Amino acid sequence: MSEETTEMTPTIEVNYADKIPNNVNLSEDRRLQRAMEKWQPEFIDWWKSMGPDGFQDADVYLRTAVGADPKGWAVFDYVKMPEYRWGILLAAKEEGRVIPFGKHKGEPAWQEVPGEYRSMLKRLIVIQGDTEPASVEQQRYLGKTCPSLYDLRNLFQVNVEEGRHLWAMAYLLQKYFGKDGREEAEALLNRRSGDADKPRILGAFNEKTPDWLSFFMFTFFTDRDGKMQLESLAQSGFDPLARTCRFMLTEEAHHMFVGESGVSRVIRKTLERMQEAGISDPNEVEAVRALGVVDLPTLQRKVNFHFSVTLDLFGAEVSTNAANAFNAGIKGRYREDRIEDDDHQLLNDTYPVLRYLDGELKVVEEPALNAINARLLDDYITDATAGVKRWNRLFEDSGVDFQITVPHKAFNRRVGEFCEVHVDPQGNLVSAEAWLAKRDEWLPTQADEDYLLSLMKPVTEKGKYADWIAPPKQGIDKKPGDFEYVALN
Ligand code: BYC
Ligand code: FE
Ligand code: FE
Repeated sequence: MSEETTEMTPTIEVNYADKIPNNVNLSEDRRLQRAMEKWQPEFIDWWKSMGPDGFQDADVYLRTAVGADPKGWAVFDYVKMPEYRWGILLAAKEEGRVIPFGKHKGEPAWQEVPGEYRSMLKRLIVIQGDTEPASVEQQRYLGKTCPSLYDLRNLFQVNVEEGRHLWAMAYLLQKYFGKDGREEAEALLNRRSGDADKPRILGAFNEKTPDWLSFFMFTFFTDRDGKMQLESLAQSGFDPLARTCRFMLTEEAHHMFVGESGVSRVIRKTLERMQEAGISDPNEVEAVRALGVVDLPTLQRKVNFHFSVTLDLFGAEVSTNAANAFNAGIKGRYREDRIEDDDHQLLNDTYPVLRYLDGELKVVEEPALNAINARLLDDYITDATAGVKRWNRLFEDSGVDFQITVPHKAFNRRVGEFCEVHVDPQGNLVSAEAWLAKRDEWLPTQADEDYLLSLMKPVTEKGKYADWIAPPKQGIDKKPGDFEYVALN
Protein backbone atom coordinates (compact mmCIF):
# COMPACT_ATOMS: atom_id res chain seq x y z
CA MET A 1 0.00 0.00 0.00
CA SER A 2 1.34 3.41 -0.80
CA GLU A 3 0.26 6.82 0.30
CA GLU A 4 -2.87 7.94 -1.48
CA THR A 5 -2.21 10.72 -3.89
CA THR A 6 -4.76 13.16 -5.19
CA GLU A 7 -4.84 14.13 -8.80
CA MET A 8 -5.00 17.80 -7.98
CA THR A 9 -1.46 18.98 -7.53
CA PRO A 10 -1.27 22.60 -6.56
CA THR A 11 1.18 25.07 -7.95
CA ILE A 12 2.18 27.36 -5.16
CA GLU A 13 4.68 30.13 -4.58
CA VAL A 14 4.88 30.36 -0.86
CA ASN A 15 6.25 33.45 0.76
CA TYR A 16 8.14 32.09 3.75
CA ALA A 17 9.84 35.41 4.46
CA ASP A 18 6.61 36.75 5.93
CA LYS A 19 5.70 36.13 9.52
CA ILE A 20 2.78 34.14 8.18
CA PRO A 21 3.77 31.96 5.20
CA ASN A 22 1.28 32.49 2.42
CA ASN A 23 0.66 32.48 -1.28
CA VAL A 24 -2.11 35.07 -1.16
CA ASN A 25 -0.04 38.28 -1.13
CA LEU A 26 -0.88 38.81 2.50
CA SER A 27 1.46 41.79 2.83
CA GLU A 28 -0.64 43.71 0.33
CA ASP A 29 -3.78 43.47 2.43
CA ARG A 30 -2.87 45.37 5.59
CA ARG A 31 -6.25 44.96 7.27
CA LEU A 32 -6.20 41.20 6.83
CA GLN A 33 -2.54 40.99 7.78
CA ARG A 34 -3.28 42.79 11.05
CA ALA A 35 -6.22 40.52 11.76
CA MET A 36 -4.21 37.36 11.07
CA GLU A 37 -1.25 38.61 13.09
CA LYS A 38 -3.58 39.19 16.02
CA TRP A 39 -5.09 35.73 15.62
CA GLN A 40 -1.71 33.98 15.28
CA PRO A 41 -0.62 34.25 18.95
CA GLU A 42 -4.10 33.17 20.06
CA PHE A 43 -3.74 30.15 17.83
CA ILE A 44 -0.33 29.38 19.36
CA ASP A 45 -1.81 29.68 22.85
CA TRP A 46 -4.54 27.28 21.83
CA TRP A 47 -1.97 24.90 20.30
CA LYS A 48 0.16 24.90 23.42
CA SER A 49 -2.75 24.32 25.75
CA MET A 50 -4.88 21.96 23.59
CA GLY A 51 -2.40 20.47 21.09
CA PRO A 52 -0.21 17.40 21.73
CA ASP A 53 0.39 17.16 25.45
CA GLY A 54 4.02 17.00 26.51
CA PHE A 55 5.84 17.08 23.17
CA GLN A 56 6.04 20.76 22.44
CA ASP A 57 9.85 20.82 22.72
CA ALA A 58 10.49 17.65 20.75
CA ASP A 59 12.08 17.81 17.30
CA VAL A 60 9.65 16.15 14.95
CA TYR A 61 10.46 15.09 11.40
CA LEU A 62 7.62 16.90 9.67
CA ARG A 63 6.76 17.87 6.14
CA THR A 64 5.93 21.46 5.35
CA ALA A 65 4.45 22.70 2.09
CA VAL A 66 6.93 24.81 0.10
CA GLY A 67 7.86 25.89 -3.37
CA ALA A 68 6.14 25.87 -6.70
CA ASP A 69 7.19 22.49 -8.05
CA PRO A 70 3.96 20.51 -8.23
CA LYS A 71 5.74 17.25 -7.42
CA GLY A 72 7.87 18.61 -4.65
CA TRP A 73 5.52 20.72 -2.61
CA ALA A 74 6.62 19.16 0.64
CA VAL A 75 9.97 19.38 2.40
CA PHE A 76 10.82 17.23 5.38
CA ASP A 77 12.83 18.48 8.30
CA TYR A 78 13.00 18.47 12.10
CA VAL A 79 10.66 21.07 13.55
CA LYS A 80 9.42 21.82 17.04
CA MET A 81 5.66 21.81 16.65
CA PRO A 82 4.95 25.30 17.99
CA GLU A 83 7.41 26.55 15.35
CA TYR A 84 5.67 24.76 12.48
CA ARG A 85 5.19 27.17 9.57
CA TRP A 86 1.42 27.25 9.56
CA GLY A 87 0.17 29.52 6.88
CA ILE A 88 -2.31 30.34 4.19
CA LEU A 89 -2.07 28.18 1.10
CA LEU A 90 -4.50 28.12 -1.78
CA ALA A 91 -4.40 26.01 -4.91
CA ALA A 92 -3.59 27.95 -8.07
CA LYS A 93 -6.28 30.14 -9.54
CA GLU A 94 -7.91 28.75 -12.64
CA GLU A 95 -8.39 31.58 -15.14
CA GLY A 96 -11.92 31.88 -16.43
CA ARG A 97 -13.38 29.43 -13.91
CA VAL A 98 -17.17 29.37 -13.92
CA ILE A 99 -19.65 28.21 -11.30
CA PRO A 100 -20.00 24.50 -12.07
CA PHE A 101 -23.52 23.76 -10.78
CA GLY A 102 -26.76 25.17 -9.40
CA LYS A 103 -28.82 28.04 -10.65
CA HIS A 104 -25.77 30.22 -11.38
CA LYS A 105 -24.11 27.49 -13.40
CA GLY A 106 -21.89 28.95 -16.11
CA GLU A 107 -21.58 32.40 -14.52
CA PRO A 108 -18.05 33.52 -13.58
CA ALA A 109 -16.98 32.09 -10.20
CA TRP A 110 -17.32 34.60 -7.36
CA GLN A 111 -14.15 36.23 -6.06
CA GLU A 112 -16.10 38.01 -3.33
CA VAL A 113 -18.91 36.73 -1.11
CA PRO A 114 -22.28 37.10 -2.84
CA GLY A 115 -24.41 39.08 -0.37
CA GLU A 116 -27.47 36.85 -0.59
CA TYR A 117 -25.44 33.74 0.34
CA ARG A 118 -23.26 35.31 2.98
CA SER A 119 -24.75 33.62 6.03
CA MET A 120 -25.01 30.21 4.37
CA LEU A 121 -21.40 30.40 3.27
CA LYS A 122 -20.18 31.57 6.63
CA ARG A 123 -22.03 28.75 8.40
CA LEU A 124 -20.42 26.08 6.20
CA ILE A 125 -16.95 27.58 6.68
CA VAL A 126 -17.45 27.74 10.44
CA ILE A 127 -18.60 24.12 10.61
CA GLN A 128 -15.66 22.98 8.48
CA GLY A 129 -13.24 25.07 10.55
CA ASP A 130 -14.61 23.75 13.83
CA THR A 131 -13.77 20.13 13.05
CA GLU A 132 -10.06 20.82 12.55
CA PRO A 133 -9.06 21.98 16.05
CA ALA A 134 -11.61 19.55 17.48
CA SER A 135 -9.68 16.58 16.11
CA VAL A 136 -6.41 17.93 17.53
CA GLU A 137 -8.08 18.23 20.93
CA GLN A 138 -9.42 14.70 20.67
CA GLN A 139 -5.93 13.38 19.95
CA ARG A 140 -4.17 15.46 22.57
CA TYR A 141 -3.06 12.64 24.87
CA LEU A 142 -2.22 9.94 22.35
CA GLY A 143 1.47 10.81 22.25
CA LYS A 144 1.89 9.42 25.75
CA THR A 145 1.07 5.91 24.56
CA CYS A 146 2.59 5.90 21.08
CA PRO A 147 3.40 2.45 19.67
CA SER A 148 6.56 3.81 17.99
CA LEU A 149 8.38 6.98 16.99
CA TYR A 150 7.12 6.42 13.45
CA ASP A 151 3.51 6.48 14.66
CA LEU A 152 4.19 9.40 16.97
CA ARG A 153 5.50 11.40 14.04
CA ASN A 154 2.46 10.53 11.93
CA LEU A 155 0.13 11.64 14.72
CA PHE A 156 1.93 14.96 14.95
CA GLN A 157 1.94 15.40 11.18
CA VAL A 158 -1.81 14.92 11.14
CA ASN A 159 -2.17 17.31 14.07
CA VAL A 160 -0.14 20.16 12.55
CA GLU A 161 -1.99 19.77 9.26
CA GLU A 162 -5.37 19.89 10.98
CA GLY A 163 -3.99 23.02 12.60
CA ARG A 164 -3.27 24.38 9.13
CA HIS A 165 -6.78 23.49 8.01
CA LEU A 166 -8.01 25.62 10.86
CA TRP A 167 -5.79 28.41 9.53
CA ALA A 168 -7.37 27.96 6.12
CA MET A 169 -10.89 28.52 7.43
CA ALA A 170 -9.78 31.33 9.77
CA TYR A 171 -8.27 33.04 6.74
CA LEU A 172 -11.52 32.87 4.78
CA LEU A 173 -13.52 34.16 7.74
CA GLN A 174 -11.18 37.07 8.41
CA LYS A 175 -10.67 38.04 4.81
CA TYR A 176 -14.23 37.83 3.56
CA PHE A 177 -16.60 38.20 6.51
CA GLY A 178 -15.53 41.39 8.29
CA LYS A 179 -16.18 41.79 11.97
CA ASP A 180 -18.33 38.72 12.44
CA GLY A 181 -15.75 36.70 10.53
CA ARG A 182 -13.12 37.78 13.03
CA GLU A 183 -15.42 36.80 15.88
CA GLU A 184 -16.07 33.41 14.34
CA ALA A 185 -12.31 32.88 13.90
CA GLU A 186 -11.86 33.52 17.62
CA ALA A 187 -14.75 31.26 18.51
CA LEU A 188 -13.02 28.44 16.60
CA LEU A 189 -10.26 28.69 19.22
CA ASN A 190 -12.68 28.82 22.13
CA ARG A 191 -14.97 25.83 21.70
CA ARG A 192 -13.63 22.57 23.12
CA SER A 193 -14.15 18.99 22.07
CA GLY A 194 -16.34 17.17 24.57
CA ASP A 195 -16.97 20.24 26.73
CA ALA A 196 -20.51 20.32 28.11
CA ASP A 197 -20.76 24.12 27.97
CA LYS A 198 -18.93 24.95 24.74
CA PRO A 199 -18.74 21.75 22.69
CA ARG A 200 -17.54 21.44 19.13
CA ILE A 201 -20.37 21.72 16.62
CA LEU A 202 -20.65 18.22 15.14
CA GLY A 203 -21.26 15.06 17.15
CA ALA A 204 -18.28 12.89 16.17
CA PHE A 205 -15.90 15.67 17.16
CA ASN A 206 -17.00 15.49 20.77
CA GLU A 207 -16.25 11.78 21.10
CA LYS A 208 -13.06 10.56 22.73
CA THR A 209 -10.04 9.19 20.89
CA PRO A 210 -8.58 7.34 23.87
CA ASP A 211 -6.37 4.74 22.22
CA TRP A 212 -4.41 4.23 19.01
CA LEU A 213 -6.86 1.87 17.41
CA SER A 214 -9.46 4.63 17.80
CA PHE A 215 -7.02 7.06 16.22
CA PHE A 216 -6.48 4.82 13.20
CA MET A 217 -10.22 4.24 12.86
CA PHE A 218 -10.84 7.97 13.18
CA THR A 219 -8.33 8.89 10.49
CA PHE A 220 -9.66 6.14 8.23
CA PHE A 221 -13.38 6.85 8.68
CA THR A 222 -13.75 10.40 9.95
CA ASP A 223 -10.94 12.08 8.01
CA ARG A 224 -12.61 10.47 5.00
CA ASP A 225 -15.70 12.54 5.75
CA GLY A 226 -13.25 15.45 5.60
CA LYS A 227 -12.23 14.30 2.14
CA MET A 228 -15.84 14.04 0.91
CA GLN A 229 -16.89 17.38 2.37
CA LEU A 230 -13.75 19.13 1.09
CA GLU A 231 -14.27 17.65 -2.38
CA SER A 232 -17.80 19.07 -2.34
CA LEU A 233 -16.66 22.47 -1.10
CA ALA A 234 -13.78 22.42 -3.60
CA GLN A 235 -16.47 22.67 -6.29
CA SER A 236 -17.89 25.84 -4.77
CA GLY A 237 -18.74 28.81 -6.94
CA PHE A 238 -17.06 30.91 -4.24
CA ASP A 239 -13.59 30.61 -5.70
CA PRO A 240 -11.47 31.33 -2.60
CA LEU A 241 -13.25 28.49 -0.78
CA ALA A 242 -12.77 26.13 -3.72
CA ARG A 243 -9.05 26.90 -3.97
CA THR A 244 -8.54 26.61 -0.21
CA CYS A 245 -10.22 23.21 -0.07
CA ARG A 246 -8.30 21.97 -3.08
CA PHE A 247 -5.06 22.57 -1.29
CA MET A 248 -6.37 21.01 1.93
CA LEU A 249 -7.18 17.83 0.01
CA THR A 250 -3.51 17.30 -0.80
CA GLU A 251 -2.89 17.03 2.94
CA GLU A 252 -5.96 14.91 3.66
CA ALA A 253 -4.67 11.94 1.66
CA HIS A 254 -1.92 11.36 4.22
CA HIS A 255 -4.41 11.30 7.09
CA MET A 256 -6.38 8.48 5.52
CA PHE A 257 -3.16 6.67 4.73
CA VAL A 258 -2.28 6.78 8.43
CA GLY A 259 -5.64 5.22 9.27
CA GLU A 260 -5.70 2.60 6.57
CA SER A 261 -2.12 1.46 7.09
CA GLY A 262 -2.49 1.66 10.88
CA VAL A 263 -5.44 -0.73 10.95
CA SER A 264 -3.69 -2.98 8.41
CA ARG A 265 -0.70 -3.24 10.70
CA VAL A 266 -2.95 -4.12 13.64
CA ILE A 267 -4.61 -6.88 11.60
CA ARG A 268 -1.26 -8.21 10.36
CA LYS A 269 0.07 -8.47 13.89
CA THR A 270 -3.05 -10.21 15.19
CA LEU A 271 -2.98 -12.75 12.35
CA GLU A 272 0.71 -13.37 12.82
CA ARG A 273 0.28 -14.09 16.54
CA MET A 274 -2.81 -16.22 15.98
CA GLN A 275 -0.96 -18.30 13.41
CA GLU A 276 2.01 -18.77 15.72
CA ALA A 277 -0.32 -19.91 18.49
CA GLY A 278 -2.30 -22.16 16.18
CA ILE A 279 -5.57 -20.29 16.73
CA SER A 280 -7.80 -20.19 13.67
CA ASP A 281 -11.12 -19.31 15.31
CA PRO A 282 -11.41 -15.52 15.57
CA ASN A 283 -14.04 -15.94 18.30
CA GLU A 284 -11.53 -17.34 20.77
CA VAL A 285 -11.28 -13.85 22.14
CA GLU A 286 -9.71 -14.67 25.50
CA ALA A 287 -7.01 -16.80 23.88
CA VAL A 288 -6.23 -14.08 21.37
CA ARG A 289 -6.13 -11.39 24.02
CA ALA A 290 -3.75 -13.54 26.02
CA LEU A 291 -1.35 -13.09 23.09
CA GLY A 292 -1.40 -9.33 23.65
CA VAL A 293 -2.98 -8.39 20.33
CA VAL A 294 -6.31 -6.90 19.28
CA ASP A 295 -8.96 -9.58 18.79
CA LEU A 296 -10.94 -9.37 15.56
CA PRO A 297 -14.46 -9.05 17.05
CA THR A 298 -13.28 -5.95 18.94
CA LEU A 299 -11.85 -4.59 15.71
CA GLN A 300 -15.23 -5.13 14.03
CA ARG A 301 -17.04 -3.33 16.87
CA LYS A 302 -14.66 -0.41 16.47
CA VAL A 303 -15.48 -0.31 12.76
CA ASN A 304 -19.21 -0.34 13.59
CA PHE A 305 -18.80 2.57 15.97
CA HIS A 306 -16.58 4.83 13.89
CA PHE A 307 -18.50 4.16 10.69
CA SER A 308 -21.93 4.91 12.15
CA VAL A 309 -20.78 7.98 14.08
CA THR A 310 -19.16 9.30 10.92
CA LEU A 311 -22.29 8.77 8.81
CA ASP A 312 -24.05 11.19 11.14
CA LEU A 313 -21.66 13.89 9.94
CA PHE A 314 -23.42 14.03 6.59
CA GLY A 315 -26.54 15.60 8.11
CA ALA A 316 -30.06 14.52 7.27
CA GLU A 317 -30.28 12.43 4.10
CA VAL A 318 -33.14 14.59 2.88
CA SER A 319 -32.14 18.17 3.57
CA THR A 320 -33.32 21.57 2.41
CA ASN A 321 -30.10 23.11 3.75
CA ALA A 322 -28.14 20.97 1.34
CA ALA A 323 -30.59 21.69 -1.51
CA ASN A 324 -30.22 25.43 -0.93
CA ALA A 325 -26.43 25.26 -0.78
CA PHE A 326 -26.32 23.31 -4.04
CA ASN A 327 -28.84 25.47 -5.82
CA ALA A 328 -26.95 28.57 -4.74
CA GLY A 329 -23.69 27.20 -6.17
CA ILE A 330 -22.04 27.18 -2.75
CA LYS A 331 -21.52 23.45 -2.09
CA GLY A 332 -21.50 20.87 -4.87
CA ARG A 333 -21.52 17.13 -4.98
CA TYR A 334 -18.50 14.84 -4.66
CA ARG A 335 -16.30 15.69 -7.64
CA GLU A 336 -19.15 17.53 -9.35
CA ASP A 337 -16.87 18.33 -12.29
CA ARG A 338 -16.57 14.64 -13.12
CA ILE A 339 -20.29 13.85 -13.06
CA GLU A 340 -21.36 13.44 -16.66
CA ASP A 341 -24.90 12.15 -16.67
CA ASP A 342 -26.92 15.16 -15.57
CA ASP A 343 -27.20 18.92 -16.07
CA HIS A 344 -25.67 19.94 -12.69
CA GLN A 345 -28.83 21.84 -11.85
CA LEU A 346 -31.00 18.86 -10.93
CA LEU A 347 -34.31 20.68 -11.20
CA ASN A 348 -36.03 17.68 -12.79
CA ASP A 349 -33.92 14.81 -11.45
CA THR A 350 -34.55 12.34 -8.69
CA TYR A 351 -32.23 10.26 -6.53
CA PRO A 352 -33.08 7.03 -4.70
CA VAL A 353 -32.97 7.51 -0.95
CA LEU A 354 -33.42 4.83 1.69
CA ARG A 355 -36.01 6.19 4.09
CA TYR A 356 -37.90 5.09 7.15
CA LEU A 357 -41.56 5.41 6.18
CA ASP A 358 -44.73 3.68 7.37
CA GLY A 359 -42.77 1.51 9.75
CA GLU A 360 -40.33 0.15 7.21
CA LEU A 361 -37.09 0.96 5.44
CA LYS A 362 -37.69 1.58 1.78
CA VAL A 363 -36.06 3.24 -1.17
CA VAL A 364 -37.92 6.33 -2.37
CA GLU A 365 -37.14 8.49 -5.38
CA GLU A 366 -36.64 11.96 -3.94
CA PRO A 367 -36.04 15.21 -5.80
CA ALA A 368 -32.29 15.11 -6.41
CA LEU A 369 -31.77 18.55 -4.92
CA ASN A 370 -33.18 17.42 -1.59
CA ALA A 371 -31.05 14.29 -1.69
CA ILE A 372 -27.63 15.96 -1.93
CA ASN A 373 -26.60 14.73 1.51
CA ALA A 374 -27.92 11.22 0.78
CA ARG A 375 -25.82 11.06 -2.36
CA LEU A 376 -22.66 12.25 -0.64
CA LEU A 377 -23.31 9.68 2.07
CA ASP A 378 -23.57 6.95 -0.58
CA ASP A 379 -20.37 8.15 -2.20
CA TYR A 380 -18.69 8.04 1.19
CA ILE A 381 -19.89 4.51 1.86
CA THR A 382 -18.51 3.38 -1.50
CA ASP A 383 -15.16 4.99 -0.78
CA ALA A 384 -14.87 3.64 2.76
CA THR A 385 -15.99 0.17 1.71
CA ALA A 386 -13.21 -0.01 -0.88
CA GLY A 387 -10.69 0.62 1.89
CA VAL A 388 -12.24 -2.08 4.08
CA LYS A 389 -11.92 -4.51 1.16
CA ARG A 390 -8.19 -3.81 1.10
CA TRP A 391 -8.06 -4.80 4.78
CA ASN A 392 -9.97 -7.96 4.02
CA ARG A 393 -7.29 -9.14 1.60
CA LEU A 394 -5.07 -9.61 4.63
CA PHE A 395 -7.29 -12.46 5.79
CA GLU A 396 -6.89 -14.41 2.58
CA ASP A 397 -4.33 -17.18 3.03
CA SER A 398 -4.12 -16.47 6.76
CA GLY A 399 -6.00 -19.57 7.76
CA VAL A 400 -8.31 -17.35 9.81
CA ASP A 401 -11.83 -17.18 8.46
CA PHE A 402 -12.82 -13.59 9.00
CA GLN A 403 -14.00 -10.56 7.04
CA ILE A 404 -14.59 -7.05 8.28
CA THR A 405 -17.89 -5.60 7.14
CA VAL A 406 -19.23 -2.10 7.34
CA PRO A 407 -22.61 -2.01 9.07
CA HIS A 408 -25.80 -1.04 7.31
CA LYS A 409 -26.21 2.71 6.91
CA ALA A 410 -29.21 2.79 9.25
CA PHE A 411 -27.30 1.14 12.09
CA ASN A 412 -26.71 3.22 15.23
CA ARG A 413 -27.63 6.57 13.76
CA ARG A 414 -28.29 9.73 15.78
CA VAL A 415 -28.79 12.16 12.91
CA GLY A 416 -31.06 11.92 9.90
CA GLU A 417 -33.56 9.45 8.54
CA PHE A 418 -32.83 6.60 10.94
CA CYS A 419 -32.27 8.42 14.22
CA GLU A 420 -35.53 7.16 15.72
CA VAL A 421 -35.33 3.51 14.76
CA HIS A 422 -33.30 0.53 15.88
CA VAL A 423 -31.56 -1.31 13.10
CA ASP A 424 -29.08 -4.15 13.35
CA PRO A 425 -25.76 -4.11 11.45
CA GLN A 426 -27.36 -6.16 8.66
CA GLY A 427 -30.11 -3.60 8.17
CA ASN A 428 -33.05 -5.31 9.88
CA LEU A 429 -35.42 -3.26 11.96
CA VAL A 430 -35.44 -4.58 15.51
CA SER A 431 -37.16 -3.58 18.73
CA ALA A 432 -35.45 -1.31 21.23
CA GLU A 433 -35.16 -4.28 23.63
CA ALA A 434 -33.63 -6.55 21.01
CA TRP A 435 -31.20 -3.83 20.05
CA LEU A 436 -30.14 -3.24 23.63
CA ALA A 437 -29.72 -6.95 24.22
CA LYS A 438 -27.26 -7.11 21.33
CA ARG A 439 -25.58 -3.78 21.80
CA ASP A 440 -22.43 -5.21 23.35
CA GLU A 441 -21.97 -7.56 20.43
CA TRP A 442 -22.17 -4.70 17.98
CA LEU A 443 -20.50 -1.73 19.60
CA PRO A 444 -17.34 -1.46 21.72
CA THR A 445 -17.89 -2.15 25.41
CA GLN A 446 -16.10 -0.74 28.41
CA ALA A 447 -14.30 -4.08 28.70
CA ASP A 448 -13.06 -3.73 25.10
CA GLU A 449 -11.83 -0.24 25.84
CA ASP A 450 -10.13 -1.37 29.04
CA TYR A 451 -8.38 -4.12 27.13
CA LEU A 452 -7.21 -1.74 24.40
CA LEU A 453 -5.97 0.73 27.00
CA SER A 454 -4.04 -2.08 28.69
CA LEU A 455 -2.10 -2.53 25.43
CA MET A 456 -1.24 1.16 25.16
CA LYS A 457 2.29 1.19 26.57
CA PRO A 458 4.56 3.76 24.98
CA VAL A 459 7.42 2.55 22.80
CA THR A 460 9.90 5.32 22.03
CA GLU A 461 13.05 3.43 21.16
CA LYS A 462 14.21 3.97 17.57
CA GLY A 463 13.01 1.26 15.22
CA LYS A 464 10.95 -0.55 17.89
CA TYR A 465 7.21 -1.19 17.78
CA ALA A 466 4.60 -2.11 20.37
CA ASP A 467 3.74 -5.80 20.36
CA TRP A 468 0.18 -5.28 19.12
CA ILE A 469 1.13 -3.65 15.83
CA ALA A 470 3.33 -4.68 12.90
CA PRO A 471 6.03 -2.28 11.65
CA PRO A 472 5.15 -0.30 8.52
CA LYS A 473 6.31 -1.68 5.19
CA GLN A 474 8.05 1.60 4.35
CA GLY A 475 9.36 4.55 6.26
CA ILE A 476 8.16 8.10 5.84
CA ASP A 477 10.21 10.00 3.24
CA LYS A 478 11.93 6.66 2.48
CA LYS A 479 13.70 6.70 5.81
CA PRO A 480 15.20 3.44 7.17
CA GLY A 481 13.52 1.40 9.89
CA ASP A 482 15.52 2.79 12.80
CA PHE A 483 15.11 6.42 11.82
CA GLU A 484 14.57 8.83 14.70
CA TYR A 485 11.28 10.37 13.61
CA VAL A 486 10.88 12.23 16.86
CA ALA A 487 13.85 13.36 18.94
CA LEU A 488 12.56 13.52 22.50
CA ASN A 489 14.69 16.17 24.17
N1 BYC B 1 -24.08 17.07 14.57
O1 BYC B 1 -30.17 19.56 6.90
P1 BYC B 1 -29.26 19.08 7.95
C1 BYC B 1 -13.29 17.09 8.62
C2 BYC B 1 -27.47 20.15 12.17
S1 BYC B 1 -14.86 16.40 8.59
C3 BYC B 1 -24.72 18.18 15.02
O2 BYC B 1 -29.48 17.78 8.56
P2 BYC B 1 -26.99 19.99 6.51
C4 BYC B 1 -12.29 16.51 9.52
C5 BYC B 1 -27.19 21.16 11.08
O3 BYC B 1 -26.06 21.98 11.40
C6 BYC B 1 -15.80 17.45 7.47
N2 BYC B 1 -25.59 18.89 14.28
O4 BYC B 1 -27.77 19.08 7.53
C7 BYC B 1 -12.26 15.16 9.75
C8 BYC B 1 -28.48 21.92 11.04
O5 BYC B 1 -28.50 22.86 12.11
P3 BYC B 1 -29.19 24.31 11.95
C9 BYC B 1 -16.45 18.65 8.12
C10 BYC B 1 -25.82 18.49 13.03
O6 BYC B 1 -26.90 21.36 7.02
C11 BYC B 1 -11.33 14.63 10.63
C12 BYC B 1 -29.52 20.86 11.33
O7 BYC B 1 -28.82 19.79 11.98
N3 BYC B 1 -16.99 19.53 7.15
O8 BYC B 1 -13.04 18.00 7.90
O9 BYC B 1 -27.40 19.76 5.13
C13 BYC B 1 -10.41 15.44 11.26
C14 BYC B 1 -30.19 20.34 10.08
O10 BYC B 1 -29.22 20.17 9.10
C15 BYC B 1 -25.20 17.36 12.48
C16 BYC B 1 -18.31 19.69 6.90
O11 BYC B 1 -19.15 19.11 7.53
C17 BYC B 1 -24.30 16.64 13.32
N4 BYC B 1 -23.65 15.53 12.88
O12 BYC B 1 -25.59 19.22 6.61
C18 BYC B 1 -10.45 16.82 11.01
C19 BYC B 1 -18.67 20.61 5.77
N5 BYC B 1 -25.64 17.21 11.22
O13 BYC B 1 -28.35 25.05 10.93
C20 BYC B 1 -11.37 17.34 10.15
C21 BYC B 1 -19.53 21.77 6.16
C22 BYC B 1 -26.51 18.19 10.99
O14 BYC B 1 -30.58 24.04 11.50
N6 BYC B 1 -20.80 21.38 6.73
N7 BYC B 1 -26.62 18.97 12.05
O15 BYC B 1 -29.06 24.88 13.33
C23 BYC B 1 -21.86 20.97 6.00
O16 BYC B 1 -21.76 20.84 4.81
C24 BYC B 1 -23.16 20.72 6.69
O17 BYC B 1 -23.29 21.63 7.72
C25 BYC B 1 -23.35 19.31 7.24
C26 BYC B 1 -24.81 19.18 7.72
C27 BYC B 1 -23.02 18.30 6.16
C28 BYC B 1 -22.47 19.05 8.45
FE1 FE C 1 -8.64 18.66 8.11
FE1 FE D 1 -7.65 15.31 8.12
